[in-house]
Amino acid sequence: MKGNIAFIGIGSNIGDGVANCLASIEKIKKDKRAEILSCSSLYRTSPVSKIEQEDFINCAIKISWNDTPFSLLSFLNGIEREMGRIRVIKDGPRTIDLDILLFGDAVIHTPSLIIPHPELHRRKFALVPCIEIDPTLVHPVYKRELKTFLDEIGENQRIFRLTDGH
Ligand code: PH2
Ligand code: MG
Ligand code: MG
Repeated sequence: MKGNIAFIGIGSNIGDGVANCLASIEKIKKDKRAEILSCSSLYRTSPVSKIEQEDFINCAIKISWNDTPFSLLSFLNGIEREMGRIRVIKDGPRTIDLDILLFGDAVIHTPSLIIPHPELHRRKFALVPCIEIDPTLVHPVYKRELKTFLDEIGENQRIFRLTDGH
């Protein structure tokens, strides 16, 4: 089966955010269904949340996934659990958050999974790492290049690039 191209958004703001993001990428690498095609830089980003909390470390990866989007979701949820994430508050602090941002051109609306990620086009911390990996990406719902959404996001979302992609 030919792999599907997926973009995964990674975030952490509890503990060592850089180490947590990198550890989650190592766990994804270990699965036979996943091939990592590219990793963005790591970014320090201001929290997009009503809750006061620490800055996040965010990045995105591009993978080829040899299975369905639903199996990718349960695989990523398993890694979140392994890494000690406890779901408490919506948009609150987390050890690791692994979100499917894009799955090829798929548009999926189910109670457990929405693709593209419904907040992707409103969040600099998700858009910027994806655009770094592929500046030509187009949003499958809005049919606009992802980079065109950046101009519509207010200056209060701060994002600072830490390291180069690897
Ligand atoms: N994740 C959220 C809510 N707010 N803010 C930043 N900067 N980075 C995140 O990863 C993030 C967030 C919900 O998943
Ligand atoms: Mg999230
Ligand atoms: Mg999530």
